[in-house]
Amino acid sequence: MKSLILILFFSALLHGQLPQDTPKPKIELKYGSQREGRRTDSDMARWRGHRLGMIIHYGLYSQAGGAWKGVNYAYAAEFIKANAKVPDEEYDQLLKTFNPDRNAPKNWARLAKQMGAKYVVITTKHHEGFCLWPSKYTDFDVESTPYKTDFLGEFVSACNEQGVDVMLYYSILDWRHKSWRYQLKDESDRAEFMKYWEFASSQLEELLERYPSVKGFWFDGTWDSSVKSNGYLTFELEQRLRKINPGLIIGSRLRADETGARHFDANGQLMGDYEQGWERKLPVEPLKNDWECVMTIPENQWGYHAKWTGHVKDSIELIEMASKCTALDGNFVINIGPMGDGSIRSEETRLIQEIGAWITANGDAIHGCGASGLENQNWGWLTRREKADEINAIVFNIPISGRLTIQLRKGETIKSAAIANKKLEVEEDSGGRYLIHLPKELPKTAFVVKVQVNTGNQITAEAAKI
Ligand code: JFZ
Repeated sequence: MKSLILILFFSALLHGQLPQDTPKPKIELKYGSQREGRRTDSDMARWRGHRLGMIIHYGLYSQAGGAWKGVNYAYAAEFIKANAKVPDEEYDQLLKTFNPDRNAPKNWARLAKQMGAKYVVITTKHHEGFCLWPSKYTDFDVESTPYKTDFLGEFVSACNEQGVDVMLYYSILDWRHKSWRYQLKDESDRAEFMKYWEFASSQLEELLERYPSVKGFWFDGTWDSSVKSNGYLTFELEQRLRKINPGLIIGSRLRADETGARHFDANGQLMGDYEQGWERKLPVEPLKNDWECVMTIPENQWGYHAKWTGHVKDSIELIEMASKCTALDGNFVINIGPMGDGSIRSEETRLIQEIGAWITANGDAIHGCGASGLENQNWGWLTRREKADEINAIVFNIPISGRLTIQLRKGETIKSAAIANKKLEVEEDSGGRYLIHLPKELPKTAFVVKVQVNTGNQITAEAAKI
């Protein structure tokens, strides 16, 4: 009998029916998440509606193109200083030749707009430490180059003119600053690191003062123990910046709590405004938080690399990822790495044009849209504008049957379906299942079927998870 009880006890344990199942007690955190659920203000709604963005990696490394003294380094080109172990004095030579085309800022802003990007993230300072604006806190900046003037400011103005929002990438990790520390082994490390932290904080305030139109910061380089084990610093920095501009959008990559947990605090709650860990990968279903995916065109190059290796994504792959992100309630941001002289390599220009052409025709299924609330099917992705009774079926895989399946929820019916105003035959099956019959002649690329639905009282924006 005793052993039977024991067996029952252990099998219950295995199946998770015993005390473990009760929710873990909440850890009291001073520097953890500051909010339950998503932000509901208009600045965040604007960011969320963008859905498509562009990220630009540009710095001194762009001149090297992934090689140093004739040796090619396949690993990320923006890491050339570390990859080739270049001493500071030698790396400094790149200052003397940093002289991009004066039209580059305008050209880039125009290209972002052309691609259909609603926002651009630009590296103001990457790990190498070079600043793309004339900073009063360092000479390792654009002012010390033949270009002289404020490259970043010119780019921000050009984006403002194009109506494209700007977010500033800033690397906390700094290979150049003498007070940066990877870990704090003793009090003198701590004293130096605090000097660095004040330097970085002042630079960030400087950026906000100089460019008040920026919508937020895209932080990076926060994974070292010096930052992780001093989570309160990231908390205080975030507060300090929000004091200047309360609407700022700041992803989760900046933050650590007092237990060293990053992105999500020790209670599993997101710190910051959106999940910023979706780097070169996408989730499989809508998430409860806002999120953003940043994607490279080749395998893992952010800065300009003259020799791309591995699979290079084409426009339809990127368009499908953008559609998937929208269908899963996230934003999709495509990276470009301009060359040292500010020009954009032909592969990137072509992709931007192709994506832009598709977005011009189909962008209303992306911009301002989100998850449909319905189950996505194998043929592609479903998106919906807030409260709209119109669903966008973005088709990437045409079924051999010639029919698209759509599974509605109880009480909903399809009124009509069309490709570019050409009505399609809609067949009702049972249990809310509908079959949309595709015509024989179909566009040569991904296309959108607009599906009008009678939602009854079923779908509210909240139910549709938009
Ligand atoms: C970082 C940088 O090191 C890189 O140069 C680039 O700027 C990129 C956008 O960000 O690289 C990372 C950071 C985080 C992850 C992967 C690469 N991550 O969380 O998987």
